[in-house]
Amino acid sequence: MSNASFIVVANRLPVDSVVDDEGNRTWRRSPGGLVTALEPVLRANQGTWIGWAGQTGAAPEPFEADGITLLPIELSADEIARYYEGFSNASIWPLYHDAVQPRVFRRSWWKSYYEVNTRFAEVCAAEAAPGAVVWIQDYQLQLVPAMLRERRPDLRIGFFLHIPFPPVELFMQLPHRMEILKGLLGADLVGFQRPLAAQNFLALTRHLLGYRPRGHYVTVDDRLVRADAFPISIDTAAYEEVANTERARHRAKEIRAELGEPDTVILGVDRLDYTKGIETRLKAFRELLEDGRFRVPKTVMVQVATPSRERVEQYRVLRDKVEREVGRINGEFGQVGLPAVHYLHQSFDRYELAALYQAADVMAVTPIRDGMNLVAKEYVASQIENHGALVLSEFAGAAGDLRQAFLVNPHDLTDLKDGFVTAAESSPDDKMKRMRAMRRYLRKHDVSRWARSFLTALGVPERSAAYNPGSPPAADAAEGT
Ligand code: ADQ
Repeated sequence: MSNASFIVVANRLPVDSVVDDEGNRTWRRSPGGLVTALEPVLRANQGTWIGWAGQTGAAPEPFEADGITLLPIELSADEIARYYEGFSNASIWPLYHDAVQPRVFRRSWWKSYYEVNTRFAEVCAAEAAPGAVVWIQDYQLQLVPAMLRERRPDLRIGFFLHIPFPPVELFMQLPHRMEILKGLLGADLVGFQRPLAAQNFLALTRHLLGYRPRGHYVTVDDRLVRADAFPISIDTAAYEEVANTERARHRAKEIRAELGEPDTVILGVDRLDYTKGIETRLKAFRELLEDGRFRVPKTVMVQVATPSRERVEQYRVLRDKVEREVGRINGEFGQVGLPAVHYLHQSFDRYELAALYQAADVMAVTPIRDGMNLVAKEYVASQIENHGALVLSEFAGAAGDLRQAFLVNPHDLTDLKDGFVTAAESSPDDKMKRMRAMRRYLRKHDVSRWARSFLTALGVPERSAAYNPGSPPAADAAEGT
């Protein structure tokens, strides 16, 4: 009999497995805002995190890491191919991001998605204490809220979608759209990054199910479901702290020296994903060099593209395209020892990232569509000297929070190019004013405030340590987000 009164359910556990010299497996916690934000709540409530541990085949036994119980879910190689790479990342991901790439649907993928969601729901139903609070994360697990409610109507269920939620006409393309919508409506609270996504969701309940949403609420079988925006953020203080270390500051200077002390360093840091607009960004940079508005080596670009989803066909194609474009720009505009674009297909630790952020004069965050985009926020938090400029896509959720950024429309190449030039040429005074305002905002709106406001709206009292699973939820106590 289990007694977890607070449970997080996510596709992945926040750990990576490490095998030591003697061949023993241990676990290292993978860094991430989500786990940092939820740690106090998990600890105070004998919390459990349910998710996949990262290896196919039999799941390891439940274990503890830094005071949190981790409950691994078993996934086979076939399920990873169908549930994760297939339905989650080749069907839902492109569709929810405005179909910027054609989505692929296969019936066998759906079957696997359904089965894996059922497994998560069953494990969670067995683990939860009476009246427990369960917080389900993201697009891989959209069926879990209803599956869980069916098994455990006593639970308080929250769901948060980290990616955009599409408008009605796009969502309608999705096979099994009804099951997915009903799956989400199993939650008491459905959270999104932006208000428009919550509106899309509520409009869909009217369109597809004939419900009558009122304000942020819709009634489902005599139960009130709330849909609202909770923009995610970062652990701002932690980013400032790393940026302030001697190690990061020294490395930032070193990076600028290694780049040949240019006047302007333009930086991109993204998962290598077609939603992030890397190709268009490179094209804009190439045209600026062609037009003579930027010149190498006075202006150089650094593009960090983290390896991502490399088994999905669309991602392999993207990598080829990006690398061809980098080669083309360097072939035309580079000199011996002085490339125009420094391209790094690697992951970095937080000191190297903080150093890159500090070394950059212009940060290019230009996704075609993005739920939030934490890189934009990390850059701002790391700008301890307030001297950089953020060029930010209007189509990133972050544009709703970082209002003093140089906002651009990445679908409009002229606007994108002008945005880069304006940002690069803006006065130190202008940059400083903008950066200060954004840093102030992020200090207040950090990831723990995000978690708190979601959980308060779900009915978990402000002081989570005092949370009593049996008590009724506070009525609509969330902050206006
Ligand atoms: P992602 O699409 O993964 O997240 P993002 O929010 O930018 O996008 O987060 C990427 C993270 O990876 C950042 O924390 C960044 O520091 C890190 N990272 C990137 N490149 C790296 C590298 N080379 N080495 C090490 N770390 C690297 C999804 C949604 C987003 C939403 C988040 C959180 O798509 O819109 O903001 O979830 O909700």
